[in-house]
Amino acid sequence: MEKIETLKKWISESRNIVFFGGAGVSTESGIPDFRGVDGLYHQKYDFPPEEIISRRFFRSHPEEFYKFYKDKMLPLGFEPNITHRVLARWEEEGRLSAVVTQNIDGLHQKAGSKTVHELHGSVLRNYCQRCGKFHSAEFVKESEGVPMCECGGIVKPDVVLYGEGLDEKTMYDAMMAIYHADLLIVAGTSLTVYPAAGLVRFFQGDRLVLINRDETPYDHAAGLVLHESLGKIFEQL
Ligand code: CNA
Repeated sequence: MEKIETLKKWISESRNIVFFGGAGVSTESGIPDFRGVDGLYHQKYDFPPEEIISRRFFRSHPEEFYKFYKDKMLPLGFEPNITHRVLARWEEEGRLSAVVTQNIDGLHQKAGSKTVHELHGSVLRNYCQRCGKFHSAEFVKESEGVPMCECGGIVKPDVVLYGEGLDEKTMYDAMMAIYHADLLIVAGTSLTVYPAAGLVRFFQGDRLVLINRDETPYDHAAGLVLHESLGKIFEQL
């Protein structure tokens, strides 16, 4: 059977799909990934991106952090693509129980998905480090230099920087969703960022699908591997 036919069959037989995705899910909305061919890690900056988006750098060089962050990591004005939309439809139809995402762009919710475990947080939430006040992504984008709260505190995006831990409840909820899934679709992720990538190991079922342009370290473990663009696959589903 052709791979796409097998995928369609598995989806139609499933009542508890979990989708686990990464930056590759949003590239077709126009947001670059990190490690793909056009990704941020292949471009040149004064400091390597891994260093800029670390907790240490945020504290020591907030100006430079925010210059990069506002330019490259604050994806405002982008729209969900076919993959986000199909996933939202499956949830509404009762066949998908959760989306687990490493993305920080909020596009799954914008497409209508309700149960989204955002492992690395969201650019849409920003909090003053001193008084805890919420600030919108627009506030951050439009602020001059480092966004400051009225109280004088520095505003920090609710995204997990290198050197920071993941939110325990989000991680637990993601783990449980994957553990109970009857079909796990892992897509648009290089599966190289831990601990997120390790979540795949909690899957107990025998229907693991991997859809990614490039090879991943988990290809060998999947029952179905498609090295294709997500849009091309999801427009058939
Ligand atoms: P990554 O390491 O950049 O890997 C992305 C993977 O997606 C690569 O292996 C690509 O081959 C693949 N890919 C890219 N486009 C497509 C496509 N259209 N169809 C199929 N495959 C595609 O990204 P990960 O998510 O694995 O790494 C985790 C980081 C990236 C997380 O911390 C994210 O927060 C971070 N990130 C998020 C966004 C976003 O929110 N949209 C954007 C860039 C980076």
